[in-house]
Amino acid sequence: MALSRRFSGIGSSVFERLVMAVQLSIGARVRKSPFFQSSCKAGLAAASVYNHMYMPTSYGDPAAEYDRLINGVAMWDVAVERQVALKGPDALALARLLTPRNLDGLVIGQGKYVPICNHSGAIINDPVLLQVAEDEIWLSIADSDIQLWASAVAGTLKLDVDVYEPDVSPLAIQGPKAVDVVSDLFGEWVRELKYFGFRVTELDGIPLVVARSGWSKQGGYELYLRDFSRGDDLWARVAEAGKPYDIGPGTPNYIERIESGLISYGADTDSRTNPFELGMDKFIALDQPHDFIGKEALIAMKKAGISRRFMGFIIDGPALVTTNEDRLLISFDGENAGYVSACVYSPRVGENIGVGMVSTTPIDKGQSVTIHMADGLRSARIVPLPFL
Ligand code: THG
Repeated sequence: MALSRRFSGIGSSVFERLVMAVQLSIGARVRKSPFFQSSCKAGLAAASVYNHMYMPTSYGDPAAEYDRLINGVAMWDVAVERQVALKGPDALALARLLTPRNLDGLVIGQGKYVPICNHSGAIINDPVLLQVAEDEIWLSIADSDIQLWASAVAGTLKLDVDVYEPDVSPLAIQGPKAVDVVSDLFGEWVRELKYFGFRVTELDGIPLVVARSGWSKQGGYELYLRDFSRGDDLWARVAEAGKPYDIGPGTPNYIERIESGLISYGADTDSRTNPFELGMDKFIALDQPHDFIGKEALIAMKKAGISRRFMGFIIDGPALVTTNEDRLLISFDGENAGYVSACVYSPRVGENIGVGMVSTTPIDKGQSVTIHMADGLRSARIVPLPFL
């Protein structure tokens, strides 16, 4: 494998072992993306389940997929990022209730990262919000049932708003050359979009939204397809336009997201994780005049301070050759001090790196912790995120 030689110090085995080896049963209960057939033809090798839908996680060549994201351009089927539409006169009123973020000054065409908390102040999702029309807001959600949550709130309060899942499925184009592919497809205007900025448009009659966003720090766009039946057409069109830039398939990337410190709801969080522990303070507007779910609890939490925090880890020992299948226990001074949710050898950092939730005691003391790996104990230094 020529590509893996670029990453000095490690062999291709590191990447090969990143692929899980279990078969998924394909049936009617778990939903398929509109890009599913195209993904399979492109060599889909592994999938997980997210928002009741198959989520591609590997095309069988992790070294090539990482390299494309860092140095080229990759296309990802991220239709699992389902939209929850809030449509009607009370759309904004409902959105305000759902998130602690201050939504003043929301404009059509600009997205926002909007954590959602429950009444106890625990985080239950971290969507991107898009105001697509005067009376229509989409929440582009992570893996939890926000449609049920939002419709229960709207129904209980008798708000004048419909809450439903529209026919919308994002296809991400990520990497330093994504901007070239997307401007070849849509025009030079895409270069002027701000981060999370978007425009409603079409491509050869395929209705979609073009947004500057995506779950990586390598830059890129997301095409929100608005007609399920055109999934294979859109996939083919992007693959064609990407040819001069050597585009290839990929997925939300395990290594890059750790390097970039991006939060994976459900992997990094548990049922009690609060936004302050995740370092989301700037998104939690406790002093706004509007009420929102979790306000009282969050005010109390802010006052009490946090006892654990989402941090990075540099882990001693030889290069990790497997990814963790479960959270790894962290201990400090012989006591439980949290968990590492994901760790890997990073070719760019040149170290084993991880992310996880750790007690503030070792952070404040600037001391190392012990990580309980499947094959034994390793020492780790706690460092701020992101790594790069
Ligand atoms: N794209 C779309 N929807 C999504 C995701 C996505 N929904 C679920 C999940 N991903 C949402 N989670 C995130 C988490 C982080 C970011 C985007 C989506 C992100 N954060 C930047 C950061 O951390 O630096 C910027 C946040 C900010 O400052 O506003 O990009 O990927 N459609």
